[in-house]
Amino acid sequence: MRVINVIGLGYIGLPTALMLAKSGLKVVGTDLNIKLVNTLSEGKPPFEEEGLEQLFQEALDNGIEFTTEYKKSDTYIIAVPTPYLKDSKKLDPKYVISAVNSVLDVCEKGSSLIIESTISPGTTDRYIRPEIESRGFVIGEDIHILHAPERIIPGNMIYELEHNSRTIGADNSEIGGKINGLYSKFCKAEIVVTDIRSAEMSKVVENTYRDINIAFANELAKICRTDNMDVYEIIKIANKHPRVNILQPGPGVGGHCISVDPWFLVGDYPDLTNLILTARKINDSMPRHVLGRIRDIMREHNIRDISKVGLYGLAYKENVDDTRESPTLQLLNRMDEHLAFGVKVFDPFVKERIVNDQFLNFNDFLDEIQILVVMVGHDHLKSNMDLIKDKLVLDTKNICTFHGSYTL
Ligand code: SAJ
Repeated sequence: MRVINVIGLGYIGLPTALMLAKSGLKVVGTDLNIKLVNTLSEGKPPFEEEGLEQLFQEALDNGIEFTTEYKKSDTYIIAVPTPYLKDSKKLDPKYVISAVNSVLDVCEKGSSLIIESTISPGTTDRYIRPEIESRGFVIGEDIHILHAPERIIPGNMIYELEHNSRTIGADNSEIGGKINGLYSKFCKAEIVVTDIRSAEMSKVVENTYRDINIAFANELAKICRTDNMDVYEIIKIANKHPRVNILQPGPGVGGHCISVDPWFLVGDYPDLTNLILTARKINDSMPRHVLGRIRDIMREHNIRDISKVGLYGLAYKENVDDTRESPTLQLLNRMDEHLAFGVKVFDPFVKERIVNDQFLNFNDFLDEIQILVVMVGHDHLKSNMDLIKDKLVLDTKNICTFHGSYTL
């Protein structure tokens, strides 16, 4: 391996490229976004993540480079986005296909092309192999194709890159073993080598499993609300059973993984995914449930002006700045549909204005509102509980330590 070319320098591609560089390999990171490439070349991480700055410096010291061009190489890792098509819910492989084609333009004979992007089961056979073959390449001779999905969680990515077990899907154990050797440079946990379809499927299954389990907690929250039972108390007690582990209800499921991947299965197996589809619907209904709870509180306190309501948190979960598919954005969309404009928003991690009526200063935000809706349980709020005591608080994350807040 002369150089590893990592394509797509987002939440997954960048930390992976940095890890490989840190472990002493020559790495070139490629992204179409020139602005991003310039930022990275100046040594600036584009998002906040525990340990990222130090890792970035170590990778720079080891000579990592960033460019908009694909490099002539024998090893490529593709980590571009894989969105789903709005109507059919099937995976849209357009970015992966485009990256694969750009790799084929420059790669050496016998190269390994590793797809890290999450892809639905069968994507490699349905789209990627035919694309490669249509260009006259013989898979297994001119080029090897692999799928190596990641499992890292925003907020703890660097640790998990090193410590989480991972999967490599390959056409044979020889090439699988070779790429196992590459990932073993930084991954200290078990690496399972399997076939490509099993690797595709297991990744999607993992996130679907979590979506279903969160949906169960959310459904319990709704049941408990109807009859005024304390869902948190009930979950706490039930979890004392040695074989029960119920997750926590919340204002919805965001992020670019758990709220997206189950749709791939629904899109491909519409007749077989009743449970998965129902779970998706339950989780997607939570912002509406929160809106209902806001209305309850407004009614109870005779507050008519929606602009007296403030949503705390724009990120999709605690202590990250990632707002993709966030429950707060889902809730704001829903409010717009109901012509309920003017609700205030604040998130200490989101430092640029991305929605209307967003505050960049916590105290200014608090000054404007009567009802505070905790959408995300950032540590920032946990350490500022005294500042919100005089508000009516709807705590969708169960983090409030004082008495009298409203829950889901
Ligand atoms: N959530 C709840 N209740 C819970 C747990 C989470 O409502 O009990 C919500 C969160 O608030 C958030 C969403 O679910 O909105 C997802 O957050 P998360 O922290 O559970 O997961 P992600 O999306 O950040 O990362 C997931 C992880 N997958 C699994 O845990 C199975 C991660 O390991 C994957 O690498 C990542 O998806 C991915 O890239 O696929």
